[in-house]
Amino acid sequence: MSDKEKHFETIVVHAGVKPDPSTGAIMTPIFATSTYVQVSPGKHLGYDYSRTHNPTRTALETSLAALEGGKYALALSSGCTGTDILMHLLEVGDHVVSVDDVYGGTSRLFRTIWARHGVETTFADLTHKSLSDFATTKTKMVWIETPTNPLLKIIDIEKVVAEAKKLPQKPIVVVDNTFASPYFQSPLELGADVVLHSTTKYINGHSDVVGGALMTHDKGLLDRLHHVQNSIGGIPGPFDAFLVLRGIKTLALRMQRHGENAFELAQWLEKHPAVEKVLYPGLESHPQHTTAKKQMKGFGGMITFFIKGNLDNARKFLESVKVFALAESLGGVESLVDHPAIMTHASIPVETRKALGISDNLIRLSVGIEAIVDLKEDLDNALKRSQ
Ligand code: P1T
Repeated sequence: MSDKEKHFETIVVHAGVKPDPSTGAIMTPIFATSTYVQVSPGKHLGYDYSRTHNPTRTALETSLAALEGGKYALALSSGCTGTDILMHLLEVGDHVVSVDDVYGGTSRLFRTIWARHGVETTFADLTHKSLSDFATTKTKMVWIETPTNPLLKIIDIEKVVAEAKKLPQKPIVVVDNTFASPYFQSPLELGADVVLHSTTKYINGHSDVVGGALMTHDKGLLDRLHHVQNSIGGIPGPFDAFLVLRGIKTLALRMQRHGENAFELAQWLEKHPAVEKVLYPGLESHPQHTTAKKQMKGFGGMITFFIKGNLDNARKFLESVKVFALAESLGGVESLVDHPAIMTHASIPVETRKALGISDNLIRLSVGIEAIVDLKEDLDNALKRSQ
C-alpha cells in the first residue's frame, strides 16, 4: 500500500519509521553522532556530517513529508528557522506580501531583520482584498498564515494561489500551517509551493521541543532550501528529532480531541456573560466560516476571545485560571492561555497591533486534551472573577 492510499491515522504511526536493520529495534535509534566513517574519501553510506544529514532526522523528514502529502521535508531547529531559510531565497530589492495577522516572531523577522537586508514586506488583509492590490513586479514570495495568529482569520489558499500564478514572476506561495496542523488542512493539495510548521506546536504536541519543518513537492526548491540550511545550520539535534517523531504517532488522536474540546468551548464561551466576542473558525459567527468549511477538515484547537472590560479584567482572568496555564506557545496536550498584546505579539509596534485588533482585552486559548468539564469549570471560575 502506498502512503497516498493510507489513512492519516496510519501514516502518523508508520511513516519514516522502519525497524533498525542491525538490531530489529522498532523505534528509530537516536543517532548521536556528528560525523561518519568513510571507507575512502567521498565513499560512505550516505552520511558524511550531521549538519548535512543525520539518520534520526531523515526518519523524521520522511514522516513530516508524508503528513503534508508532500514528497520532501526538511526538519529544522525552530519554526522561525523555516521563515529565515525561506527569506534567504530572496535577493536585495525583492518584495514579500504577507498576511497582516501573523505570529509576532514572523513579523519581527520580516520587519527588523530582512527589511535591513533589503527585502521589504507589505502586510495585507487577504481575507477580502486581492493579492494584486499589494503585489509589485518585485513580489517574489507570498506569505499565508491560516488560521492566523492570534485573530484566527481564514485566508482562502486556493484563491491566493490562483492570484499568485497570474503574476508573471510566479512568486513562491508559502503557507504556515502551524495552527491547523496537517490533520485539519493540507495546503500543498490546495496549490501552495511550501508548507511551514513550527513543530514545537501540534506536531510534537508535548511542549518539550522547539522545532520546525518545511515541506514541498518541488525537488528543485527542496535543494535550494537544503543548500541554505546546510550553509547556515538551523538543524534539530537527534534527540529532538526523535521526540518529534514520537509525538507524531499520536497526532491524529490528539488533534481530534483538541478540535472537539475547542468546538464545544467556543460555543459555550459565545454565550458567557463575561465574554464580548469569540473568534473560532467553526462558529457560524466567524466572518470566514464558509472558507474554513471549504478548506479545512475541522477547525482546530485554538480559540481567541475578547473578554468584557479592559486590561484589568483580562489580568484578573489570566491570574485566576488553574487548569489552563498562562504561557506562550500552543499545541501541547495541556491547555494554555496567552495575552497576545503583552506576550506573543509584544514585538509588533503598538499602533500596528491596535489597528489589527490585538487589544488589551484579547485572550488566546490553546485548548488541550483534558476533560471538557474541567476546562469549562476553570474558565467559568476565572471569567466570574474577571468582572
Ligand atoms: O517558536 P518557533 O518554533 O520558532 O515557531 C515560530 C512560529 C511560527 N509560526 C506560527 C504560526 C507560530 O505560532 C510560531 C510560534 N508561536 C508561538 C510561540 C506563539 O505562542 O504564538
